[in-house]
Amino acid sequence: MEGSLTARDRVGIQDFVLLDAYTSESAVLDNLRKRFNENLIYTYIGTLLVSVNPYKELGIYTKKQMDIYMGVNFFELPPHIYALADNVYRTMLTETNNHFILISGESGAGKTEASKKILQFYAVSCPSTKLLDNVRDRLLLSNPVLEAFGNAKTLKNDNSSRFGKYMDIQFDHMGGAVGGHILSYLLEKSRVVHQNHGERSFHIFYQLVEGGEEDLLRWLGLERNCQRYSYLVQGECAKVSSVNDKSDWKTVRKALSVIEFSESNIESLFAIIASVLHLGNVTFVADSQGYATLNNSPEIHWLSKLLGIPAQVIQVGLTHRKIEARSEEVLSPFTVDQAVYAKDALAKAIYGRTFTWLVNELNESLANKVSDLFQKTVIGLLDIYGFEVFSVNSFEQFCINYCNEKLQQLFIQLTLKSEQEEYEMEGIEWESVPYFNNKIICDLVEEKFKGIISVLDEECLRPGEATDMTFLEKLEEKMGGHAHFITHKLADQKTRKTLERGDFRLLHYAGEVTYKIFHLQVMRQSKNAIVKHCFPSTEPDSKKRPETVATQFKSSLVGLTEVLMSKEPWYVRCMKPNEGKQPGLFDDVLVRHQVKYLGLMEHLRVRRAGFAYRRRYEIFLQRYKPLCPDTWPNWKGTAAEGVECLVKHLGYKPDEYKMGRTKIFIRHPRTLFATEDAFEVCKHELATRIQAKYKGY
Ligand code: AOV
Ligand code: MG
Repeated sequence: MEGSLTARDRVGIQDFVLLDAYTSESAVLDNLRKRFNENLIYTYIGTLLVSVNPYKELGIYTKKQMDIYMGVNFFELPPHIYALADNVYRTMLTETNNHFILISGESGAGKTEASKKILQFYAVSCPSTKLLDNVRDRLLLSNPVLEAFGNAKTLKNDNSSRFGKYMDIQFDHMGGAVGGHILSYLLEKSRVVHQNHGERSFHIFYQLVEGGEEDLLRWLGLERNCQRYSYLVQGECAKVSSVNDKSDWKTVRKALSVIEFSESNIESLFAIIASVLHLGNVTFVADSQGYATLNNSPEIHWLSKLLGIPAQVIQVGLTHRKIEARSEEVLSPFTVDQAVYAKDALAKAIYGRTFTWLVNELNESLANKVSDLFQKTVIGLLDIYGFEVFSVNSFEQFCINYCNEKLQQLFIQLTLKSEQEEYEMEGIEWESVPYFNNKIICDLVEEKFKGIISVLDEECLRPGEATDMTFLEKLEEKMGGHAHFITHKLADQKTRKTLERGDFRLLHYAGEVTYKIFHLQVMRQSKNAIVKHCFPSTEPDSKKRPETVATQFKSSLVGLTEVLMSKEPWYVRCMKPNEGKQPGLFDDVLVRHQVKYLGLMEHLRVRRAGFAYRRRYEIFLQRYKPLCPDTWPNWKGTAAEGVECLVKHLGYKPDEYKMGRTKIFIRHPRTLFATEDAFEVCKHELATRIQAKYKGY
């Protein structure tokens, strides 16, 4: 253990709440660095887990490690993601309520890895039967499938999540995993047609081309050469050293069959993926009037075959806009630029629909078919795309960063705010800890009638009149003077130099981001005849006012917040040690910045100034009553009186604990550890006494 002074000097302290020095940022940073250098990537703040990405295999996720952490008291072993997972699980079983684990941190900080470790832990540690094993396999294998279709290499992370994922794992009353459900959030579809330098499209494309069986590729009309496909080489880095597309392909194929995708579904799935690649290679030529024409190219042949649509329909669909006038349909020809744009929009739509379909199929496969009779509780895992800043940031980054802003807001509400409110409710005296509330930025983005999304919606409804620039001007008009919004026009002289006329900058909780003004054309949802062919029943033609992608995203985040608020929260805060994906490198400036914006200091202050642990009187008394002759075996008075008597007997000093209305509040975990240790000794003694007593018989 890490109790002795020398060990402490070397490996730091495993719970920041116990940090002796004044809780300064430097002390926290020192402790993190010390531990990181000893390969101790996990540290607690009470029950919150801080994790620093080691960028190397540590050998700490073995079956043996899982066994060690199973069913052990949370604070008895060094911090670990398994300890957290186990604690959540036990709490769920004893209190029969729902929980969620919020995993946050910027891009590349280790969120997805953390969520996988948690899922693996449950897969191994939950009760096992033949039926349940089947569920477990499906839960585990849903991951490689979703990652293949929803993750990609970015400059920040070779396996970056390009969609948000919330997964419920459902348990029966015995703690067996009986099913699961996935909600996905806004996939970054633009990646299908364009990638920045050094980035890739979604993994699945490269896996298929590199790993697909000869027969399959022939059937799909594909060559085994990523360079042949325009959509795969935008970023000029089809090969990534840390990614093995060939073996990942095998994993995905196997996963799809275990999850019981039918062969025909699998075929359709890859037919669609291949058709996106063919579509990317379609080129247009201008006719004498400048309109786009298509040669009867092999791509059209393959598209027709794979999507099951007559070549003629594809040809016309790609070169014409359909205008519905009264009862008539009129075809209006595209210019080459328009046709290219429409083609890209089609590719994105096809891929996006397919992803949604895939998630639905996974959900069908994960649906609980084992036990409907028994009470079910869930543990939700939230793993989204992390905060990210590139040299050029567009609408996608805006959505991703807004999503992170919302989760930070949720964290603040649930910890800093509610923590302080609980003291009030329990009648505990309390000096409040100030904190930065990012609600002001959330409002800037999402407020009705006033926020950026609202302005965007309005502009999108004025086709023909509104342009990207009128959108920017509207923003300047409405947001001018807001402390977190700057444009070239609004900026002071010095800042102006760093901004271009078509940019706007948001001061997010995690840092400044300069966005290129969004293209309104992209925001307006295009309706494409070919998509209707591919996905006949998925989109009912509604007469409702069309919603922009941004508004849909906003509503889905509101929905998510509601789902989460009804559950008991746990937190994993992931951090990035350096920008270079390097093992062993701890960049002080970078980590300090994260410590700041993740709100760790405030969280720690609340925890320290306050009470690290609290227990309902009944539960506390029930567990520890053998430690005091007056409360053992039975206490006649109220639970609160019993607890008071018990802790006096144990020698708790007055400033170490407070009696609330329904709970005892204990300042330091070490007080509880000591009590827990005494309890262990006592249990042991009792057992020995009982053994001795019956030995003679
Ligand atoms: P993210 O999910 O937080 O980023 P990942 O979980 O994908 O980040 O982690 C990025 C990479 O860091 C992984 O591919 C691993 O190589 C490495 N890594 C992360 N955690 C660990 C760990 N515990 N042990 C060893 N290596 C690790 V993003 O999805 O980009 O926001 O959108
Ligand atoms: Mg991720």
